Amino acid sequence: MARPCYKPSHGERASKGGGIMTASPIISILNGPNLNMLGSRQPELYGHETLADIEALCRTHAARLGLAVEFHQSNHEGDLVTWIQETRKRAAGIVINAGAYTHTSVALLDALLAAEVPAVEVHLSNIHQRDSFRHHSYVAKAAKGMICGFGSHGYVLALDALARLIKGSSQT
Ligand code: CA2
Repeated sequence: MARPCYKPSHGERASKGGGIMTASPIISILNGPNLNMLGSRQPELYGHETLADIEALCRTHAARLGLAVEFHQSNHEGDLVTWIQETRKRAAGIVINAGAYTHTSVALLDALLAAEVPAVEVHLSNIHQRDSFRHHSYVAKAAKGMICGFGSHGYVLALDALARLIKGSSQT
């Protein structure tokens, strides 16, 4: 018997028998240049936690929200662009701390505008209390919102915001 056509959405996949299995929606958490240095220098700006600590925090909190996490860091703009492009295929949302590329990268903005999933921008520091060149964000033009100044807790707040957005968009 012909089965009605059903395209699994984010967080769903077809089982062998053709039924739909519910998996946790994936959130892609992207970190830009120099964030691999966290915990080693400038704790007054960025705190004492390492990026591995932040990854663990995100994984624990995402699990509480019923989300799965892919966590990446690169010092190269093109890697971040590629990861954003890949989210279209398999992720339900993006958390992005683009580091210094926040203030320079039209390439990241274009990738985010094409991503078709909600993105939340995060910064550990309050960029508006810092140098004027940090006050402008290209990422902000494509993001649902920005969280800055709360240190690593900003990633937790971004996951909360995305969980709410995703839940809202799946309700008919
Ligand atoms: O506050 C943030 O999260 C930033 O995205 C961090 C970027 C900065 O360029 C942005 O304006 C705001 C810099 C990350 C550098 O991180 C380091 C950590 C330890 C030691 C050196 C750099």
